[in-house]
Amino acid sequence: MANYWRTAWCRHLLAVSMALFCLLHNTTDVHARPANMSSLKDKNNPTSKEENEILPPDHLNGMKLEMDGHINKDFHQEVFLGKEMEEFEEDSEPRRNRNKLIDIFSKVDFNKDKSVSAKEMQRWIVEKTEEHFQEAVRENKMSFHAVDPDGDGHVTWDEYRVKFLASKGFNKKEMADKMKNSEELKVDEETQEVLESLKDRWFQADNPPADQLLNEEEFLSFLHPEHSKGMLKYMVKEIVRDLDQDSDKKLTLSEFISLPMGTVENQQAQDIDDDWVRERKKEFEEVIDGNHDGIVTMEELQEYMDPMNEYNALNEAKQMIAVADENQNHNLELEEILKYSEYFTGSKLMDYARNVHEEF
Ligand SMILES: [Ca+2]
Ligand SMILES: [Ca+2]
Ligand SMILES: [Ca+2]
Ligand SMILES: [Ca+2]
Repeated sequence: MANYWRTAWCRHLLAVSMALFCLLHNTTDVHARPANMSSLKDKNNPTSKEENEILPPDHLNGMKLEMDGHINKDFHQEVFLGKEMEEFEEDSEPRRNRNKLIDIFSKVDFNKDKSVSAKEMQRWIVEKTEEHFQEAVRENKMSFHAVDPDGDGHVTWDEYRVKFLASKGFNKKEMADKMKNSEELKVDEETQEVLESLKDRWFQADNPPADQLLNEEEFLSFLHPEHSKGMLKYMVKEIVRDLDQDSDKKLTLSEFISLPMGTVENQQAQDIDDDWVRERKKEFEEVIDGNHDGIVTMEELQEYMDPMNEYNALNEAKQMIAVADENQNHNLELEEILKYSEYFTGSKLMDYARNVHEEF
């Protein structure tokens, strides 16, 4: 979460050191992957179950950018696998992965001509994005239940605030009493910053009439801004605010690539990844900047972020096909998708041959 409140000078410093690094180093360390906040959090700092349920997630499946403005590295896998994503992660048996991928291919190939066109892939992406939406609605039911135990269908900001502070280890009753008496809460600076950001978001999610109470639907857009146009706009605003160094509410390429790679703890992880900068530049120039004038406006960023935009889905479909289209026919055949299994599913099939070999 601390990443939200990077200061401008820190970004500037990083931009400068990034440029210096690029000048000094021609080789790229392929292991120095940009640190994705959410994945770091999962590995190094597992949050409590309760906190996970009630806090807006850093990472949203099927969204092009993370909440902190980083490119979602797994986007194409998320829109290709839909809710089956985790199965591929957990399933380490290449033979089963292969069969599953063959099964997916036959479903994407809607007209059964043994070839996946951009239109077919687009249709599939829209369907899988919808799956992530339904998943979020399902999860939100549980989260809402956790913040609304009396089940009256409404949660006040104070009720939520108490739950959040309790999940951070503060005494629940003490906090509730202080709120009741309008006393100062006296929490640490970081918690205070998170609270303020949550509060802004809470009021954004509160549809008119503004009563500071969220119902289940409003709570869904509080946790998942992709479910409401208004919240999507708010998320875009937040991202631009964090990146926009000259405060003109627009992003230049240099503003877009000056984002630090993530919250990192050791020096090694801070190593600058050339690939990361290149990819970010490419995304900015070719996709986000819709009219290619070198400036990304809020509208352009919102268009790009909208997971239900069919034009984006077609673009994504074409990109995915281009990656694996070895025979250059602008379609994907089964062999191509199997060969590029790691790109589509995150798991390699190359090991399949070796494993079979080892068995005998
Ligand atoms: Ca087809
Ligand atoms: Ca700017
Ligand atoms: Ca533009
Ligand atoms: Ca092909």
